Amino acid sequence: MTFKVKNSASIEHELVVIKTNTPAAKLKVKNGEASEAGSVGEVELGGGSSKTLKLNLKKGHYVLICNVKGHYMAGMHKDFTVK
Ligand SMILES: [Cu+2]
Repeated sequence: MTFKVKNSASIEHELVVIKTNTPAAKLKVKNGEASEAGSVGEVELGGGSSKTLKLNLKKGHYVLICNVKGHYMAGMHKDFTVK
């Protein structure tokens, strides 16, 4: 599976792919960052940059988040399922 990730903002963001049964909005948070337990890959993007992230993902539920401090809490998370 290939994620084509584009950061169209001017500040840094990232994409972390986490395999977990926990819903995207329910990850544990500590000091402004979500738990990355189950992380299978990530990519960090400076403002305006694009990158490709290739991962071999098994079937199941995943959570996609940006875990720059405070960003998860601001709503940068998404449920994702591989069928
Ligand atoms: Cu972000």
